[in-house]
This record gives sequence, structure tokens and C-alpha cells, in this order.
Amino acid sequence: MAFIDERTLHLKAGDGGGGIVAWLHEKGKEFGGPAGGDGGRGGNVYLRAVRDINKLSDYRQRKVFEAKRGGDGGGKGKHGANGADLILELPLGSVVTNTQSRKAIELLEEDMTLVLLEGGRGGFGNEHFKSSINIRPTRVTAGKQGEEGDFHIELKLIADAGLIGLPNAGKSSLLNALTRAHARVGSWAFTTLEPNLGAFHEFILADIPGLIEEIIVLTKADIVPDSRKKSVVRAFKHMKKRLFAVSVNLPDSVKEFGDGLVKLLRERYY
Ligand SMILES: Nc1nc2c(ncn2[C@@H]2O[C@H](COP(=O)(O)OP(=O)(O)OP(=O)(O)O)[C@@H](O)[C@H]2O)c(=O)[nH]1
Ligand SMILES: [Mg+2]
Repeated sequence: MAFIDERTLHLKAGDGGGGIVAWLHEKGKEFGGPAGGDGGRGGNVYLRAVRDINKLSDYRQRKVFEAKRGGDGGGKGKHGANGADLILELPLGSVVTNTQSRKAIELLEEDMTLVLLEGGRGGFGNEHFKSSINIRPTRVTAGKQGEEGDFHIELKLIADAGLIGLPNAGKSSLLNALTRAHARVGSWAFTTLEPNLGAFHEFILADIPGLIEEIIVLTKADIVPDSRKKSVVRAFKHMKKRLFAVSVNLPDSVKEFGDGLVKLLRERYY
């Protein structure tokens, strides 16, 4: 399954429930007073950071996620139930940007939970409007709408260290050996076409295609049309450390080759 490191979702908090018109029905009393309860609050949308780099793939099939609407008020002044909150779990390191306001939130700490969108307040039932001059009010209000918006989610801090190097250097083999990843290994160049990730104890390691030159050029360029290249560049950019994988089978002196690679990267990238 392809690794997913960005997603755009439409998120909506729950609308408030409506207030209702109801009257007290008491034995022996012909006209009971107003007793329509208020609506419940709509559910909020929360974001929570979890240590699961594959979490965005949970949101692959759907684009719209909503918290629940608050319940309508009931008779006898009963308050409607509050709508259930929606807790959207996202990988640690996600940056969530409101596509309209461009306001961005970074999820940098594990288990960090914050309110993204607030549910609407419930409406008032007719009981709310009773007063000495209006003892039989029929007025109610509808619940307020929950907040909503489109959010672009991008996974930034994807790797504590990343393996980079020429094609066929053995990067994917090393990742598989160090972690429980099942990256594809092949005796030909460009076996890996998309970033692979694995956890080595508490460190997240990344393995990317052997495309050093291209990655450097693309990283410098602002416009990267191909989404696959984009995710490789992103993975490359957000590695906290870069580990150069060099095949010892190379005819050249390994040291010379490694030094050349570092020099090239320094010149081009830093
Ligand atoms: N002899 C030997 N071969 C290895 C070693 N590690 C990997 N290989 C072989 O080298 C080839 C390339 O391995 P990969 O892990 O796919 O290399 P890669 O750097 O991920 O390659 P790309 O994804 O194409 O960039 C495969 O045929 C592996 O079986 C090693 O330590 N010793
Ligand atoms: Mg590979």
C-alpha cells in the first residue's frame, strides 16, 4: 500500500439541536405552562497526535468527516443530548492548514489534543421564553451551525533519519533489516519509487528512491508537478538526519565515493 503523507479533508463540527415547543400536561390542570427543552450542543472536532506514521491512510476512502448533531430538546424542559465529538487522530508531525484562512496548526507532541472546530450551541425551547407577560410562548430557536472547513494535512516530521544514496545501494534492505518494514528489494535500480518508513526502537527511519540528483534539483525548485516526486522531496526535506548508504561492491574507493556524495549535497542543497 502506498504511503500517504498528505490529504485534504472537509471537517465539520455538529450543529446544535433545536429547541422545541411543548406544554406541561398535569392532571387536573387544563393549561400547563411551556415546557419545551433546549437543544443539545453539537459535537466538537478535535485533533490528536498519535505515533503512527501510517495514520493518514485511514482517511484515504473518505473526504468528509463530521461530529454529531446535538439532540433536540424534549418535553418537561428536557435538555437535548450533546452531539458526540469527533476526534481525528493524525500522525505526530502533521501540519493542518485551513485552506481558506491559511491558518496552520502543527501537531508536535504525542497525544496533544486540541479543538479544531466548535460545535453549534443548542437552540432554546419555548420554556426559555416564558415571562410574566408571556406565559404561553410558542417561540423556539434552531441550534447554531457547527463550524466547518477544508483542511490540508501534511506530514512533515516523518523521519528521525533517512537513508539516501544511489540506486541499488541496499537502502531498502537495510531498512528491512533494522525495522519491521517490508520494503521491496530488487537487484535493479529504482526498485523503490515511494518513501518507505520503519520504526527502529523509538526512531523513525525512512528509505527513499535512489534519486539523489533529482531530489536535490527538485528540492530547490518550487514547482513539483508529479505527486510521487513531491512526496520523495518532502521525505528528503524533513529527515532530521541523512544517512548515506554506499554499496561496498562499488569498484571505486568507498571513502572517495562517500566524500564526493557529501560534497555534492553540501554544494547543491545547503
Ligand atoms: N551482497 C550484498 N547485497 C546486498 C546487500 N544489501 C542489499 N543487497 C542487494 O542489493 C540489491 C539492491 O538492494 P535494495 O535494498 O533494493 O537497494 P536500494 O538502495 O533500496 O535500491 P533502490 O530502491 O533501487 O534505490 C538487491 O539485490 C539486494 O539483495 C548486502 O549487504 N550485501
Ligand atoms: Mg530501495
